[in-house]
Amino acid sequence: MTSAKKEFENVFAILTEDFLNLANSRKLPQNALEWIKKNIGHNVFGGKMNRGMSVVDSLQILKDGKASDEELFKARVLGWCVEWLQAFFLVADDIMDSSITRRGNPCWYKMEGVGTIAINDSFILESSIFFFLKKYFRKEEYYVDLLELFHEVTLDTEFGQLLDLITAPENNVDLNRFSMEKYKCIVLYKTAIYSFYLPVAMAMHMAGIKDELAFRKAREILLPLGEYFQIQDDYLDCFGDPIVIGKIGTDIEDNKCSWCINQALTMASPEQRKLLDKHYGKKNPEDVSIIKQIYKDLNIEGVYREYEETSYAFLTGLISQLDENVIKKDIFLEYIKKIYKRNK
Ligand code: GPP
Ligand code: MG
Ligand code: MG
Ligand code: MG
Repeated sequence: MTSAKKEFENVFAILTEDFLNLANSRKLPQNALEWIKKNIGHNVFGGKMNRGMSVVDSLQILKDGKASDEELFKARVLGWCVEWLQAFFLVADDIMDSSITRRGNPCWYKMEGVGTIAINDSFILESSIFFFLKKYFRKEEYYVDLLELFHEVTLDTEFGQLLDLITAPENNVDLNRFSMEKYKCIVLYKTAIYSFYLPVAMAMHMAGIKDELAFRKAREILLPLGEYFQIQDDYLDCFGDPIVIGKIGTDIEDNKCSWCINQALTMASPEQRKLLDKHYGKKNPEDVSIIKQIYKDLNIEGVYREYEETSYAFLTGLISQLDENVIKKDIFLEYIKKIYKRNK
């Protein structure tokens, strides 16, 4: 592990302690404190930390590598706020998607004695963010910008989750409902904004950037980058190694408007289309195997490899057109380097 990642990890312990002290100051009993500690440990820690580290990396680039120790600490706190937000989403998402594993462990709601308490645990994770922001940023002139950003981005992600869910109703499979256009709208809201725009926008606020154009330009690159990231997620859901990605895919069973099915729909013969209609969105492993066989016959993996190259070229092209005086290209190059050809 790089020392930057280690330094980032160290701040997790500080924030966990802060939050437990808050709960303790409210006189919560010992078993509640232990529950909260387990919730945080199981759900916030142990991810790839890409989103969180992006705040730190982006700030360093914006400050030409000269961020002070205090600024770096604050960027790490904000990075963990993104990780806490992600944990809030994932705990809830895994219930809604009937998922089984996450980060190589059972999903939180699947843990012994947790069940629907996980819903409230996800709320606690969300509320923690506002406690951290108040504790560490109350006196900063950009405090309100951070608050607004978290509230707006959370709402957008919830809109995205709504679109994702109503496009994939249980026991009502209708592949005519899907299209690449709908797909792009879902992933913009459910993934791209919180995973890509949020970390960079926070670093920009910390660096004192006020220029609206800079935020707009950052968005213009980060949102397509987020789309590319979710397409990778959808590909890995079906073709990734569960041991490596730490989760068992459920998109086919869940009737999801995934990139894979949308690709298959554009290429399927009338016979293949009939099979897709018949077997998609069913929990039965035999139905899933039939869908996977059609994906194989249509060479969805090959289509994905090609997509990945085209998308990489498109995104690096967009970045190269940026005006360095508005926003630094390195922020985005750093990002794309991290996710290009990822297998987890
Ligand atoms: C990723 O979708 C999107 C989210 C985790 C956002 C959830 C938003 C909420 C408001 C709960 P996904 O289901 O494809 O992710 P994964 O494959 O990791 O389960
Ligand atoms: Mg999910
Ligand atoms: Mg989901
Ligand atoms: Mg997924």
